[in-house]
Amino acid sequence: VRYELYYWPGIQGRGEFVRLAFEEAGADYVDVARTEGGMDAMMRFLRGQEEGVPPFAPPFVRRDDVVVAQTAAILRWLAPELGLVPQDEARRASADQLQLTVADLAAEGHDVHHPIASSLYYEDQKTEALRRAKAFTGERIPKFFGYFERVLEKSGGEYVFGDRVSYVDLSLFQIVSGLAYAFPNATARVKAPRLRELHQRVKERPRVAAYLASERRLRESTDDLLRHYPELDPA
Ligand SMILES: N[C@@H](CCC(=O)N[C@@H](CS)C(=O)NCC(=O)O)C(=O)O
Repeated sequence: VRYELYYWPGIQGRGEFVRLAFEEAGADYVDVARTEGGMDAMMRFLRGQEEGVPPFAPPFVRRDDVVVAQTAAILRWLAPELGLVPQDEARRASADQLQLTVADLAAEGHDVHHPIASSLYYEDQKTEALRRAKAFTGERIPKFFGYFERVLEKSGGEYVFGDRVSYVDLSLFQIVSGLAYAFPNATARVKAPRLRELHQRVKERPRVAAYLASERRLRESTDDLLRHYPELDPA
């Protein structure tokens, strides 16, 4: 196995951005924490019991003796060898910029259901979550989607960087899917035709489609990074 992905088993979460890159590239990878003894292996890295700089949190990836955490840093590192980013420095830097913007949106989406602390139950921060959801769905989703729409408009091609798919396109697919699950009403209200077309185009790519239909693709749930609570997404 060439790549080891370490991520919480049972959820898509931030690990999914990395899984999608591996799947689209047809890479040889193992989702370690979903294998027997894999959680212990992951915890050893998090406790600093393995060589190198310990990750603060999953996801992280090991290839040979290199271990890298932080979703955007993982993708920046691996995308050239996976063939998922253009060659030139300018577009590689732009890909990183866009991936970090997706990460900001994912973090804000998470903070809707846990606005006070991840260590508290949702039920114990529901009042704040309701306020946060209103701002997130009314202001932030439209602002981020509007931004990605402009990026796609300027691209002029089928994908962010023209006619070849990149990891940014896969991540946009994932964030749109996650938000459409968590906030179906709010997401449907946002006009973003190019982003929706991109979502569909990525979904239909043969390797992505095969992955989505497989048992490797975990179902969305209220344990995930983005969660559907109907009260946070009124019609
Ligand atoms: N900025 C990091 C965030 C990593 C992160 O927050 N991971 C979550 C799971 S999705 C976690 O386990 N966090 C533990 C913590 O923050 O204490 C990334 O984009 O990878």
